[in-house]
Amino acid sequence: TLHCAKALQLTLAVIKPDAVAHPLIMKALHQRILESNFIIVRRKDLKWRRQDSERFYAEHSGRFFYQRLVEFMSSGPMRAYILAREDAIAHWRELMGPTKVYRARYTSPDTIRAQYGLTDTRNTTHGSDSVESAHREIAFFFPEFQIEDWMKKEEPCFR
Ligand code: RTP
Ligand code: MG
Repeated sequence: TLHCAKALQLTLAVIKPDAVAHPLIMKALHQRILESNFIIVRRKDLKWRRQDSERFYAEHSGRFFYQRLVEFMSSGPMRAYILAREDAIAHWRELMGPTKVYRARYTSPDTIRAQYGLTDTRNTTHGSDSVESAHREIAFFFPEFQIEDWMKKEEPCFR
Protein backbone atom coordinates (compact mmCIF):
# COMPACT_ATOMS: atom_id res chain seq x y z
CA THR A 1 0.00 0.00 0.00
CA LEU A 2 1.18 3.47 -0.99
CA HIS A 3 2.35 5.71 1.84
CA CYS A 4 2.03 9.46 1.52
CA ALA A 5 4.08 11.60 3.89
CA LYS A 6 2.00 14.63 2.95
CA ALA A 7 -1.34 15.09 1.28
CA LEU A 8 -1.17 16.69 -2.14
CA GLN A 9 -3.47 19.45 -3.31
CA LEU A 10 -4.34 21.00 -6.68
CA THR A 11 -4.49 24.70 -7.49
CA LEU A 12 -5.05 26.86 -10.56
CA ALA A 13 -2.27 29.30 -11.42
CA VAL A 14 -2.75 31.81 -14.23
CA ILE A 15 -0.14 33.99 -15.87
CA LYS A 16 -1.97 37.18 -16.81
CA PRO A 17 -1.62 39.03 -20.15
CA ASP A 18 0.89 41.59 -18.82
CA ALA A 19 3.45 38.81 -18.25
CA VAL A 20 2.58 36.67 -21.27
CA ALA A 21 3.58 39.65 -23.39
CA HIS A 22 7.18 39.21 -22.17
CA PRO A 23 8.85 35.89 -23.05
CA LEU A 24 11.67 36.32 -20.52
CA ILE A 25 9.18 36.84 -17.69
CA MET A 26 7.23 33.77 -18.87
CA LYS A 27 10.40 31.73 -18.79
CA ALA A 28 11.33 32.99 -15.33
CA LEU A 29 7.87 32.20 -13.98
CA HIS A 30 7.93 28.67 -15.42
CA GLN A 31 11.32 28.14 -13.80
CA ARG A 32 10.02 29.52 -10.51
CA ILE A 33 7.13 27.03 -10.56
CA LEU A 34 9.50 24.10 -11.08
CA GLU A 35 11.97 25.31 -8.44
CA SER A 36 9.12 25.62 -5.93
CA ASN A 37 8.42 21.88 -6.05
CA PHE A 38 5.12 22.05 -7.90
CA ILE A 39 4.14 19.27 -10.25
CA ILE A 40 2.76 20.71 -13.49
CA VAL A 41 -0.36 18.60 -14.05
CA ARG A 42 -1.69 20.53 -17.07
CA ARG A 43 -0.71 23.66 -18.98
CA LYS A 44 -2.72 25.64 -21.50
CA ASP A 45 -2.32 28.85 -23.50
CA LEU A 46 -5.61 30.59 -24.19
CA LYS A 47 -7.27 33.91 -24.79
CA TRP A 48 -10.56 34.96 -23.21
CA ARG A 49 -13.48 36.59 -24.91
CA ARG A 50 -14.91 39.46 -22.90
CA GLN A 51 -17.80 37.27 -21.79
CA ASP A 52 -15.39 34.66 -20.33
CA SER A 53 -13.77 37.42 -18.31
CA GLU A 54 -17.13 38.73 -17.08
CA ARG A 55 -18.24 35.24 -16.08
CA PHE A 56 -14.99 34.36 -14.26
CA TYR A 57 -15.02 37.60 -12.25
CA ALA A 58 -18.79 37.80 -11.70
CA GLU A 59 -18.25 37.90 -7.91
CA HIS A 60 -16.42 41.23 -8.36
CA SER A 61 -19.11 42.92 -10.52
CA GLY A 62 -19.93 46.23 -8.91
CA ARG A 63 -16.41 46.73 -7.51
CA PHE A 64 -14.75 49.90 -8.84
CA PHE A 65 -12.07 47.92 -10.66
CA TYR A 66 -14.42 45.41 -12.33
CA GLN A 67 -14.53 47.02 -15.79
CA ARG A 68 -10.79 47.43 -16.12
CA LEU A 69 -10.20 43.94 -14.74
CA VAL A 70 -12.60 42.36 -17.24
CA GLU A 71 -11.16 44.48 -20.06
CA PHE A 72 -7.57 43.61 -19.18
CA MET A 73 -8.07 39.86 -18.73
CA SER A 74 -9.58 39.60 -22.22
CA SER A 75 -6.96 41.89 -23.80
CA GLY A 76 -4.36 39.25 -24.68
CA PRO A 77 -3.23 35.65 -24.24
CA MET A 78 -2.85 33.97 -20.85
CA ARG A 79 -1.20 30.77 -19.66
CA ALA A 80 -3.01 28.55 -17.16
CA TYR A 81 -1.44 25.80 -15.06
CA ILE A 82 -2.95 23.11 -12.89
CA LEU A 83 -0.32 22.71 -10.17
CA ALA A 84 0.04 20.02 -7.51
CA ARG A 85 2.03 19.80 -4.29
CA GLU A 86 1.23 19.70 -0.57
CA ASP A 87 -0.66 22.90 0.34
CA ALA A 88 -0.48 24.01 -3.30
CA ILE A 89 -3.06 26.78 -2.85
CA ALA A 90 -1.24 28.51 0.01
CA HIS A 91 2.22 27.98 -1.49
CA TRP A 92 1.25 29.48 -4.85
CA ARG A 93 -0.41 32.47 -3.19
CA GLU A 94 2.68 32.98 -1.05
CA LEU A 95 4.86 32.88 -4.15
CA MET A 96 2.59 35.42 -5.90
CA GLY A 97 2.61 37.87 -3.00
CA PRO A 98 -0.03 40.46 -2.12
CA THR A 99 -2.56 41.60 -4.76
CA LYS A 100 -1.45 45.22 -4.50
CA VAL A 101 1.91 45.72 -6.15
CA TYR A 102 3.04 48.59 -3.89
CA ARG A 103 2.31 46.43 -0.86
CA ALA A 104 4.08 43.46 -2.42
CA ARG A 105 7.21 45.53 -3.09
CA TYR A 106 7.15 46.91 0.42
CA THR A 107 6.40 43.76 2.43
CA SER A 108 7.60 40.88 0.25
CA PRO A 109 10.10 41.96 -2.40
CA ASP A 110 10.94 38.36 -3.37
CA THR A 111 7.44 37.60 -4.63
CA ILE A 112 6.30 37.42 -8.26
CA ARG A 113 3.98 40.42 -8.03
CA ALA A 114 6.66 42.54 -6.35
CA GLN A 115 9.15 41.68 -9.07
CA TYR A 116 6.98 41.78 -12.19
CA GLY A 117 3.64 43.40 -11.31
CA LEU A 118 2.71 46.66 -13.02
CA THR A 119 -0.51 47.67 -11.24
CA ASP A 120 -3.09 46.14 -8.89
CA THR A 121 -4.92 44.76 -11.94
CA ARG A 122 -1.92 43.98 -14.15
CA ASN A 123 -0.25 42.02 -11.39
CA THR A 124 1.19 39.10 -13.38
CA THR A 125 -0.58 36.14 -11.81
CA HIS A 126 -3.78 34.72 -10.41
CA GLY A 127 -4.11 31.91 -7.90
CA SER A 128 -7.11 30.11 -6.43
CA ASP A 129 -7.85 31.12 -2.83
CA SER A 130 -9.58 27.96 -1.49
CA VAL A 131 -10.19 24.31 -2.32
CA GLU A 132 -13.67 25.23 -3.58
CA SER A 133 -12.45 28.00 -5.87
CA ALA A 134 -9.55 25.83 -7.08
CA HIS A 135 -12.01 23.18 -8.24
CA ARG A 136 -14.34 25.74 -9.81
CA GLU A 137 -11.50 27.58 -11.54
CA ILE A 138 -9.79 24.41 -12.78
CA ALA A 139 -13.13 23.40 -14.33
CA PHE A 140 -13.45 26.89 -15.87
CA PHE A 141 -10.03 26.79 -17.54
CA PHE A 142 -9.81 23.03 -18.15
CA PRO A 143 -13.38 21.77 -18.75
CA GLU A 144 -11.99 18.57 -20.28
CA PHE A 145 -9.97 17.76 -17.12
CA GLN A 146 -11.80 15.22 -14.97
CA ILE A 147 -10.59 16.39 -11.58
CA GLU A 148 -12.39 13.75 -9.49
CA ASP A 149 -11.20 10.87 -11.71
CA TRP A 150 -7.69 12.22 -11.72
CA MET A 151 -7.53 12.59 -7.95
CA LYS A 152 -9.05 9.16 -7.39
CA LYS A 153 -6.26 7.64 -9.46
CA GLU A 154 -3.67 9.32 -7.24
CA GLU A 155 -5.38 8.38 -3.99
CA PRO A 156 -4.58 8.58 -1.12
CA CYS A 157 -2.12 11.39 -1.70
CA PHE A 158 -4.70 13.91 -2.96
CA ARG A 159 -7.28 15.80 -1.02
P1 RTP B 1 -6.55 36.93 -7.51
O1 RTP B 1 -8.05 36.81 -7.37
O2 RTP B 1 -6.07 37.32 -8.87
O3 RTP B 1 -5.81 35.76 -6.94
O4 RTP B 1 -6.10 38.10 -6.60
P2 RTP B 1 -6.48 38.27 -5.12
O5 RTP B 1 -7.39 37.20 -4.63
O6 RTP B 1 -5.17 38.50 -4.44
O7 RTP B 1 -7.24 39.65 -5.25
P3 RTP B 1 -8.80 40.03 -5.23
O8 RTP B 1 -8.95 41.06 -4.21
O9 RTP B 1 -9.62 38.80 -5.20
O10 RTP B 1 -8.95 40.75 -6.62
C1 RTP B 1 -9.52 40.13 -7.72
C2 RTP B 1 -8.86 40.59 -8.98
O11 RTP B 1 -9.06 41.98 -9.17
C3 RTP B 1 -7.84 42.62 -9.45
N1 RTP B 1 -7.83 43.93 -8.82
N2 RTP B 1 -7.63 45.06 -9.48
N3 RTP B 1 -7.49 48.29 -7.82
C4 RTP B 1 -7.46 47.46 -8.84
O12 RTP B 1 -7.26 47.81 -9.98
C5 RTP B 1 -7.67 46.02 -8.54
N4 RTP B 1 -7.90 45.52 -7.34
C6 RTP B 1 -8.00 44.17 -7.52
C7 RTP B 1 -6.75 41.73 -8.90
O13 RTP B 1 -5.58 41.83 -9.65
C8 RTP B 1 -7.35 40.35 -9.00
O14 RTP B 1 -7.03 39.77 -10.25
MG1 MG C 1 -9.27 36.59 -5.42
